[in-house]
Amino acid sequence: KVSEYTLYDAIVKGLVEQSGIATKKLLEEQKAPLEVINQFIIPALNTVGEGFGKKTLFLPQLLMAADAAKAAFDEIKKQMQGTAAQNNTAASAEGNGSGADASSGDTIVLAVVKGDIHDIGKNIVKVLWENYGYHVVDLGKDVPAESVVEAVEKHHAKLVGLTALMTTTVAAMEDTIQALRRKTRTKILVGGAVMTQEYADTIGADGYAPDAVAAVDYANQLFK
Ligand code: B1M
Repeated sequence: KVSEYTLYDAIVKGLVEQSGIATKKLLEEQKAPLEVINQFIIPALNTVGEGFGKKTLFLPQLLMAADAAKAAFDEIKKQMQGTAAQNNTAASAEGNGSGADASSGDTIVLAVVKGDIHDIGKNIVKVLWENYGYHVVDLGKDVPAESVVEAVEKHHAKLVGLTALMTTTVAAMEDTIQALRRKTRTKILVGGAVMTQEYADTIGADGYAPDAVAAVDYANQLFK
């Protein structure tokens, strides 16, 4: 029966509808959105990724798992966007300066670098940043360095977030950082499964965040 699938299984098996239903159920049971992401969605994608790496799973299964993860995340997004609206109203009312002020909307440009289409992690970071009141200019995936520079200039963004998931696209991340350094004074935060603090230092980023919560911490420090 559809409802008997746990979220983890639904994603590993690439079952889109079941994934959405299982997520909804978990949220209704008061599981926090981030827990759902960290306890079910990411481990399931890691399992599928491992199988793909070992050639026990193939591209069609990877694609189906990604679709199932997207269905889960769509449910989470709905819930988080609702909470964001509440948080922002509360923050403005209190004027306590915690996180960003939704009305000032500090702007962050966010992109997955050229050649890379893995955008699930980037989308999680986006929702969380928005949840904290930041205005996120999301350039999407496979974004050329020039487009990132253009967006930073246009929006006078003090922070850019870049994601890369493949060893092959770290070079594009470095190119993007260099292009940004030539033309802007923005801070650059990098993340994505392939990234490490060491890599981030080597390619000249200002910061590295291993997960979306760390990305929020970085922005809060910068904009406080
Ligand atoms: Co592909 N893929 N994939 N893939 N995929 C990986 C990355 C891979 C490691 C799988 C493997 O071989 N084991 C491998 C890369 C190997 C390498 O590095 N050399 C790989 C490959 C090879 C490929 C293709 C080339 C396969 C092919 O076509 N033959 C192809 C690439 C196409 C391209 O990009 N040009 C491809 C395609 C795909 C799908 C389309 C099927 C799908 C992506 C769908 C989508 O994103 N819309 C997919 C998936 C799902 C994966 C795995 C299984 C899962 C990735 C993921 O979403 N993880 C992945 C294996 C793995 O990672 N275990 C794999 C969950 C996500 C939440 O994590 O993005 O790391 P992540 O985000 C985290 C943190 O990193 C951090 O916060 C997030 C939440 O905690 N974070 C940031 C992310 N961005 C941040 C930014 C920040 C701060 C923190 O500040 C700005």
